Amino acid sequence: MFRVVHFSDLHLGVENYGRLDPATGLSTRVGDFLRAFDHVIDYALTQQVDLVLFTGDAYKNRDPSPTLQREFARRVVRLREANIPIFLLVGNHDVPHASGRATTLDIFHTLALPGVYVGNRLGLYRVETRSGPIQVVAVPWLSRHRIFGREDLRDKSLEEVNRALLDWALSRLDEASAGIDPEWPALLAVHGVVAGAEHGSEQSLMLGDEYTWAQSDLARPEFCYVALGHVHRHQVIRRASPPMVYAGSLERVDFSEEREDKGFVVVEIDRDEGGRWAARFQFRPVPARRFLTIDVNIRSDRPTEEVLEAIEGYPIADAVVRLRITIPHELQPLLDVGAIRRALRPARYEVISRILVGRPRPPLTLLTCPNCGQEYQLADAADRRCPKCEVELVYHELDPIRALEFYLSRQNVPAERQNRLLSLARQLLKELTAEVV
Ligand SMILES: [Mn+2]
Repeated sequence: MFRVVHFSDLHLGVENYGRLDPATGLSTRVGDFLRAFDHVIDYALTQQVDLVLFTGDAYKNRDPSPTLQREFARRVVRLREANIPIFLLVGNHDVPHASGRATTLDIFHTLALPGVYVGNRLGLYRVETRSGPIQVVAVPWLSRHRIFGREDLRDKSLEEVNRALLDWALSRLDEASAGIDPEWPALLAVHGVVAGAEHGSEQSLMLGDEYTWAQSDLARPEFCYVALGHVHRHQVIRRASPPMVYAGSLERVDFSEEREDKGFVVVEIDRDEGGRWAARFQFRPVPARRFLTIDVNIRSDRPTEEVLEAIEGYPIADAVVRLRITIPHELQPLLDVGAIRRALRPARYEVISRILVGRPRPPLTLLTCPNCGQEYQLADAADRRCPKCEVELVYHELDPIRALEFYLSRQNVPAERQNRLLSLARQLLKELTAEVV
C-alpha cells in the first residue's frame, strides 16, 4: 500500500488582513500560511507517508521574496531529510510571463536534490518511494507563450488559442499515459480548471483567460487518482475511479472563503480485488486562521451600545473579523469607533465598514453660473452673481472627486500631479465605498 499527501495552492506571500510581525519581518498572514504548511509537513513526517504531492501555486506571485523562498525550501528539506519524496507541480502563479525565465520551482530542478521532483513540463515522471515507484503524469499550468511562438498566436481568438492548447496537451497526455507501467500505481496531477468545479474567492487571483478541462479528458483508467490544483475550494469532482479531487488551499485569502474548510487530502493506494491499483482518499482539515463576519443592523439611537452588544455574542479571539454596520446617515456621528476597536482587540485583525442608509450631505456646495458654467466658491462670489455674466448664481453640489478637482485647480497644482492625486483619490474612494450601498 502507498500513502500520498496531496495539498495545493499554498500561495505564500498573501498578506491581506495581516500586520507586520517585527520578530520575523513577515506579515502575520504569511505566518499563518507557513503554520498551515507546517501542519501538512508534520503530518507527512509523523505518518511516514510515501509521497507528498503538491499541485501548484507555491507563492502569491512569480517573483517571491528570498525570505519566502527560504521558508518554502526549509520545509522541502524537512521532507527530504526524512526520505519522503515531494513532487512539485508548476501552477499559473509559478509561471513567468516570458518563456526564457524560470518558474518559481525550477530552482529545485536545477539543484537536482534527490527526492525532490519538479513537474514543470507535461509528461511522465517516476518517483521512487520507500514502498516502490509511483508514476506521476504532470500537467502543469499550460502557458500559451511557452507552447506556441508569437507567430502561431497571431490573429487567433482566445477560444482558438485555448482549444489549440488543450489539443496539444491531450496528445502529450496520450503519449505520457502510454508509457505507464501497470505494475505500479499512476497518479495524474493537474493544475487548472476542470469542468464542474465550483470557484471560490480565487477568482480575484485568476487571470480571466483560463482554459477548462473536460472531466472525460482526465478520467483515464490508467490512473488511480487525479490530483487537482488551482481552485481554492476543496471539492471532489468525481468519486468513481479514478477519483478527481481538488485539495483546495490551506489558508483563506478573503471573506468569500469564510465558511470553507481548509486542509489537505490523504490518498491510500492499494490493489483492488481485480488486482488493479485503486485509491481511497480522505480530507484532513488544518487549523487555518478563522474568518468571521459580524453584521449589525442599527435599530436604536444608541448605535455604539448596539454594536458592542452584538460583538459580545461572537468568538472573535484570534479571528480575522469583519464588522459590517448598517446605520442611518444621521446616526453615524454617534458611533464611537474607538470603543468598537477596543472591543475587537482580541481579534487578530479587524475590518470595520459602515453601510450608510439615507441621503448623505453634499461634501461641498459651490455656485455655478447658469449662463457661462463658471464655478465659484461662496467666498468668491459674495453677492451671488457671476462677475462676467451678471446673472444670479445657482447652488451646485459636487461629488468628492469633482470637489478635489476644483480644489487642486484653484491651488495651481501642476496638471500631472493633479492627475496622479485624482487617480489615488478615486482608488481610495473606491475602497471606502466598496461596502457602502
Ligand atoms: Mn492557480
